[in-house]
Amino acid sequence: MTEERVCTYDPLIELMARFENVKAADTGANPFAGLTVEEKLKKHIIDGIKKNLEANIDEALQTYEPLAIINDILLDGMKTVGELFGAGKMQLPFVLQSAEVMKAAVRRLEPLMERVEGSEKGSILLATVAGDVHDIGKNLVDIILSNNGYRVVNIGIKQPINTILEKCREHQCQVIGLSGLLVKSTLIMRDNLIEMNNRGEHGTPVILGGAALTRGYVEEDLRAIYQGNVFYAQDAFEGLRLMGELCTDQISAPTAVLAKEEEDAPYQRVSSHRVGEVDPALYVWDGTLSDVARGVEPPVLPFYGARKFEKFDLFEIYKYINPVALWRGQWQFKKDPAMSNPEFNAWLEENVRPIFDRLKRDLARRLRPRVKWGYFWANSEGNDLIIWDESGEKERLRFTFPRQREGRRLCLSDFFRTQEEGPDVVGFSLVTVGTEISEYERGLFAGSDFQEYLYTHGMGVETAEALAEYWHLQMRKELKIDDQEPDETRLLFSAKYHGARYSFGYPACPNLEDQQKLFELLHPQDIGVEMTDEFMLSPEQSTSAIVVHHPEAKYFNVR
Ligand code: B1M
Repeated sequence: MTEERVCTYDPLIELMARFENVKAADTGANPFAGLTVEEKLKKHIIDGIKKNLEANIDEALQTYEPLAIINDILLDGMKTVGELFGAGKMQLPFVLQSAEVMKAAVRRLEPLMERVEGSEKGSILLATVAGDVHDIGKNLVDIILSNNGYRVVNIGIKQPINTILEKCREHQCQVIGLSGLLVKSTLIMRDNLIEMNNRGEHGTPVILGGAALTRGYVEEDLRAIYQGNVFYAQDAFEGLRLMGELCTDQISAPTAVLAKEEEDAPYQRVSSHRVGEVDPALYVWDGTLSDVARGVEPPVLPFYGARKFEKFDLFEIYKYINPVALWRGQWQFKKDPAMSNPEFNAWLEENVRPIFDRLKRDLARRLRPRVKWGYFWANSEGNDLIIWDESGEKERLRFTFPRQREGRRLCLSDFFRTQEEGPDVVGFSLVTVGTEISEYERGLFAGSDFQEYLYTHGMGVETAEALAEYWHLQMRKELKIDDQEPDETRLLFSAKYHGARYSFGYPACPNLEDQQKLFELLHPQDIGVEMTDEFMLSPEQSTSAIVVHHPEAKYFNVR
């Protein structure tokens, strides 16, 4: 048993205690002492303090109507939270903590309100578009908007436009917010807007958000297509600002005026802001190859076919979590502009590492690492990678990869020998941390435990990524190409080793449909992983890869 597992000391509690002392030193034993009731309530919100909230609300009720407490005091506190966040003076997890307090306050006041009209600043229908299973981005937007006075109807993931419009009408929402993380989702968003045009339902403004979108694509290309108003929100707070403007009519219609022929054929419009789409012409081989060294001797095939592994020491996997991706990417701890990099790193070590350590222990029962991996005979043929059966004589399937238009003109298949050069070996892997973590996460969101929801989601997805990293190392050992391993784990995250692991959907192999072929080779259903209609993996916290042994194999972009 590792030291971490037997430890009973909770660094988070220690950390909070330390903060309490700081406040006590600043303001006396009681941080609320000497404050008016309005100031007390705002302090609850801004500092995210739940203790004594009800008592202070009750005190305010002696002077104010419940609605006035929400609109004039609590929302004012949330406004300050938004401003602090915008100025880089408050971190997202603490914004979520404030939202939790706001939610608890509203829950206390709602039953006392006779009329709810006027209690909302506006309303939005939120959905993740058809085929996309990503929940977190949309849910963060939900938390920020609903705790800033907007009515949010969150209808969940994989929502077709029919349902979106139906629910929008049913709940009389003023705005539609669409979310999606995949490149494909950006195209679905475009189709949804066209469908709204066709149905004459373009009266509703639409806000779009998600990783694969770009501002140019939304504000130029999609604006030229949609006959109503469409906006891009880079994050939840831009969504909040847009809602503020849309619901108080402060936005003048930015719709681009369409030329008649474009109106007639919106699908034909060539985008000037391709969002990760690869030109289909780049998949067609023109007879030339890149300068990648030919004829590299392949490793000995460790075994042919697929195997599974399920007995992991989770604490060993945790060592492969990239703290930058987790702390800064998922949890969104950002550097105060006034801090130097070393100061920020010290701050992260002191304040964020204890949270990380607590979650490692708390989630140990809920994360179920499982891996399916395998090795196959392979050969390149132009842009194709042929996978052979065990005899090496019969083709099982083939992948086609795009080739760079310019520069080195790299293509993934160039890292393998041709049939003439001799047999070659390719690996595949699929890792998951199971479904339990998603279920637990959903419970935290439903229970308004917003900060813990963010922390848990981040830990789940980054543990999946860590498992992929860890397993890639095992595969390098199995292939006996572990001759260039870095001294520090941190260097693994910038792929400083022999060979490379490429995930379908990423730039060098962007075709997500290739997941289907990987499924044919690995059969990951026996570790509980299924594929959705849109080639996503379920459970969400899963990731797949093609493992390449060639010493020159590094990440590259195809344009
Ligand atoms: Co992967 N992944 N991933 N991934 N992943 C992306 C999404 C990708 C863009 C990376 C890339 O290519 N550069 C790419 C998709 C490209 C494509 O579509 N082809 C990709 C891929 C390909 C994949 C896999 C398919 C790889 C594979 O295994 N073959 C695989 C699929 C998994 C599956 O099917 N289940 C996969 C796996 C994973 C991990 C599990 C390792 C992990 C978690 C994924 C998850 O969350 N389920 C992961 C991660 C972490 C990422 C990146 C790095 C980060 C995504 C994230 O968590 N963002 C991502 C690249 C990137 O974004 N840089 C990438 C944080 C989240 C809170 O942001 O949802 O965007 P987001 O929401 C924001 C804003 O966008 C905005 O506000 C939110 C809060 O601020 N917003 C709105 C969103 N919706 C809004 C609506 C509004 C307003 C604002 O309306 C009002």
